[in-house]
Amino acid sequence: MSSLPLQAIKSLSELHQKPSHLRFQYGTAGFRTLGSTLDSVLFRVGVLAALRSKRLDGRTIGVMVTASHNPEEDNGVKLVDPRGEMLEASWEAHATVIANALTTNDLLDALDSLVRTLKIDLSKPARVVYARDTRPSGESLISALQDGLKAIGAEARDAGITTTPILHYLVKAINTKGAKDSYGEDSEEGYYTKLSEAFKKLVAGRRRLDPLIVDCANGVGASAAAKLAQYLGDSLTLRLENTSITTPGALNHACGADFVKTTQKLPPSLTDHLRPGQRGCSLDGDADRLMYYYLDERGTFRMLDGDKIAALVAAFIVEQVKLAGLSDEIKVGVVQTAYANGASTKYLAERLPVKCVPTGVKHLHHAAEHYNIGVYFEANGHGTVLFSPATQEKLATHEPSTPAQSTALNHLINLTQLINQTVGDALSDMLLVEVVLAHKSYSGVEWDSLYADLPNRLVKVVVGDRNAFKTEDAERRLVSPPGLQTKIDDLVRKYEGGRSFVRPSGTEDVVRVYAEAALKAQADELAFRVAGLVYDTAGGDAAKRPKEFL
Ligand code: 16G
Ligand code: MG
Repeated sequence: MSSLPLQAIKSLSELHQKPSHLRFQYGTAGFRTLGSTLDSVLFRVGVLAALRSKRLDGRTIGVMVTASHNPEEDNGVKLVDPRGEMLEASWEAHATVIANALTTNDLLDALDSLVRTLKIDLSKPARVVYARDTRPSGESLISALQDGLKAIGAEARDAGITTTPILHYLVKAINTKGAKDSYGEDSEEGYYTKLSEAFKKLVAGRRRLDPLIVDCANGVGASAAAKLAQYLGDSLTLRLENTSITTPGALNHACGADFVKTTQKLPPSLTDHLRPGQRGCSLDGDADRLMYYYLDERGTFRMLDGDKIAALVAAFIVEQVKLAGLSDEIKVGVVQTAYANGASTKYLAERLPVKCVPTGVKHLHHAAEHYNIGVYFEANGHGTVLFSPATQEKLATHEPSTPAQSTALNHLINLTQLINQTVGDALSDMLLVEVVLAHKSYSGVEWDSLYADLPNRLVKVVVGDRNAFKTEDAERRLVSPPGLQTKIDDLVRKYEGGRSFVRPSGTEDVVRVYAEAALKAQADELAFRVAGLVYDTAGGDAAKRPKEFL
C-alpha cells in the first residue's frame, strides 16, 4: 500500500503557506476571493485534485482557475469531475478543510485523515487537466497549482488559457476517449470542430443570419470566439467587441453578461456598434454565461436573458421531438430557479413540466438529468440542455417513417453535438440560439414577444451575519430569521403581480432580495421595502440603513 509523499508535500507546501488570518470556503463557484490571497489554496487544490483522481481510479479531474464575472483583482479555482460536471458536493467540505489547515503539519494531518476516511488507494494513478482565464494573477496561481500536482506526483496536462466550458469539455473528452460514448477529440480543435460542424448542418439551407455582435467582456471568451469564428466560416458572422484581454482593469468592466443582467443596460462600449434591430450578446469573463439583447425601433434596450433563452430553446426542442414522431417516448422538461421571471415560468409551464431548484449550477444540472431532455437556464444566462443517455440511444436507433420525421430526427442528433452538455457554455448556447432563430426566421423582436417579462428588481443588503438567513422551498421562502417571511408575505400581498424572496448569497457576503410586480415602479418599491425589512431584522446599525430602503 503506497503512502502520501510526505516529504515532497512538506517541502513544497512551505513555499505556499496559508495566510494565518484568512478563512477560505469552497462555495457555489469553488474558492473565490482576492487573487493575491489564493496561493496556498491553489497548491492544496493541486494535491486534492490528485487525490480525487486516485479515488476515482485514475480518471482525469479538471481544475479551472477563474473568477468568472468578478472584477480583475479577484480569482478563484474550481474542480471538475470526470464526466465534466461540477465537483461532487461532499468533496466541497473536504476542499474547505484542506484549504484551511493552518500549518504544513496540519495540512499533512488533514490529507492523511482524508485518505484514511475515504479509503483512497494511493497506488492508483492521479491525472489532472487544468486551465485558467486571462486574469493577471492566473499565471502565478497556476504555478502554485503545478507545485501541488508535482508534490503528489500527478500526471498533469496544461490546457493553457481557455474558457471554463472548454475545460469541462476536455475533461469529459479525455475520460471518454476511445469509448462508445466518446464525447469528442480531447483538444480545443476537437471542441471547435464538433460545435461548428453541428452548427453548419443545423443551419444548412436556411437563410443566412445577419452578423451577430459579441461582447467578449475583455476576457478569455475573446480568443475562444475568434477561433470559433474561423471554424464557422461564412455560416455565421461574429463581430467581436470588448476583446482587450491585456488592458489592465478592462475585464468585466462595464461589459459582459453580468453587467448586462444586473444593470439591465447595453454595455456603453457597444452603443456605436449595435444598430436598432440587430442582435447582440454578451459573454461573461470565463464564457459560461450568455445574455442576448437588441435595441427596438425607438432605440430602447431589450434584454433576452437566460429565461428567454430557455423559452426559445425548449419550445424548439419540443417541436422537433414532435416532428420526429417521438413525443410519446421523449419527454422534455425545464429547470429554473426562483430568479426566473414569473412570466417565463408561466409561459413554459403551459407547455411542459417546469421544476424550480435552489440557485447554483449543480442543483439545476442534477434536476435536469431527471428528464429525457432537460433544459436548464438561470436567469443570469448560465444553462444548457441535457440529453439522457437513453434518449441519445433512442435518437441513434429510431427509424423515422417519413422524410419530415427523418429531418427532425437529424436536427435532434445534431443538437446533441452542438450543445455542450457538461455545463453552461456561452459559445455553444450562442450557436444554439442562432440555430433556433434561423429555423424560426425570428429576429430579436419575435423572440422577445414569446412573453413579456414582469418588471423586476434585485437588491443587495449587507447584514451582520448572512448565515442567519435560512430558506426552504427552493429558496422561495425564509425559515429564519423567525417571523421575517410573514412580514414579507404581508407586504407582497399589497402589490399587483407581486412576488419577492430573500436568500443569502453563496458568493458574496450579502443577502439578496428579488422582487417583481406588474409595474416597474412597484417592483422597485417592493424590493426596497423588503430590503428594509431584512435590514431592520439583521442589519444592525440603524444610522447606516440605506436611505432607499423606504
Ligand atoms: C455562482 C453559480 C451560479 C449562481 C451564482 C449565484 C456555478 C458554477 N455558478 O456564480 O450558478 O447563479 O453563483 O450567486 O454554480 P449568489 O449566490 O451570489 O447569488
Ligand atoms: Mg462565468
